Amino acid sequence: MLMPILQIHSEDMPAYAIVCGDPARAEKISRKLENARELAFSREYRTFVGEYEGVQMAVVSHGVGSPGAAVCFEELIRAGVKTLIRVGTAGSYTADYPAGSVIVSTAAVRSDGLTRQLVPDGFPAVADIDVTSALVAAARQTDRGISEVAKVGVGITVTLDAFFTGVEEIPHRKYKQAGALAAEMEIAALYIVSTLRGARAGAIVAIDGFADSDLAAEYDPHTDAVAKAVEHEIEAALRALAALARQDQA
Ligand code: R1X
Repeated sequence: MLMPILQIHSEDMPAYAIVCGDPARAEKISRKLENARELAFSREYRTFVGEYEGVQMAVVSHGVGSPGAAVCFEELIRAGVKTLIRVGTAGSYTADYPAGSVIVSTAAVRSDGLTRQLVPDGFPAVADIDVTSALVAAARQTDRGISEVAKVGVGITVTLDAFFTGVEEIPHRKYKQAGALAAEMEIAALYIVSTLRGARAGAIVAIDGFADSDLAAEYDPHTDAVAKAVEHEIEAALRALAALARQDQA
C-alpha cells in the first residue's frame, strides 16, 4: 500500500525506524547502514532502508515541528513500523548538560498545539520503557567510544511549537524549576501518536545551546561539540534499535 504523503510502500518498510528532523541528517545516518537505498524524498520526508548489525531498519526525516512530524509518524506506523527512535537536537535547561551533551527523553511536556487535537488535556506523552532502557544503555556505552566530553542525561523534555519567540512568554523558568532538562519541537507528537496507534517510541537529543537564551543572537548549532553529540546520539540510536530487534527475536 502506498503512503500518500511519504510516498513509500508498506511492502518496503521494516518494523524498526530512526526518525530525525533534517533530510540531510537522514542521508548521513543511512550511510551507516549496509545495503542502504533511498525509497522516497517527498516534501521534507526522506526515507531510506538498510541494515544495521543484520537488522532491517528505516531512516526517515520528519521536518521541523509537531504537525508535520506527526504526519510522518502516522504514515510510518500505518506502513508497518512498530518501533521508532527520534534522534534530534534540543536546547538545554541546565548547565549540567551544556552544548555537546545528549539527553534521553523519558517523557515530554505537551506544550504543542497538535497533541491537544489528538488526546485530552492531562494525557501523558511518555516514551516506551524498553526503548528508553535500550537507548540509555547504548548512549552510556558510546560515551566512551565516540566522545570523551559527551554527558548523558535522562529525563523529561519539553515540546514547543514556537522556535523564535514572539510577544507571548514561554514559561521556560517554570519548566526548568519543575525539573525538565531540555526543549525541542517534536517528541510529544512522537509519543502521543505512538501510544495512540500501538507502536513504541523513544527519543535522544543532542544539546545545541540553552533553551531560554536569545535564540536569534546566540543560537549556533554548527559547532564541533554539537557535531560530536549528534554523532554520539546516532550511534546510540542505531545500537539501541539493533538491541531491541535482538530482544524481540529471542
Ligand atoms: O526539534 C527542534 C527542531 O526540529 C530542534 O531543532 C529543530 C529546529 O532547529
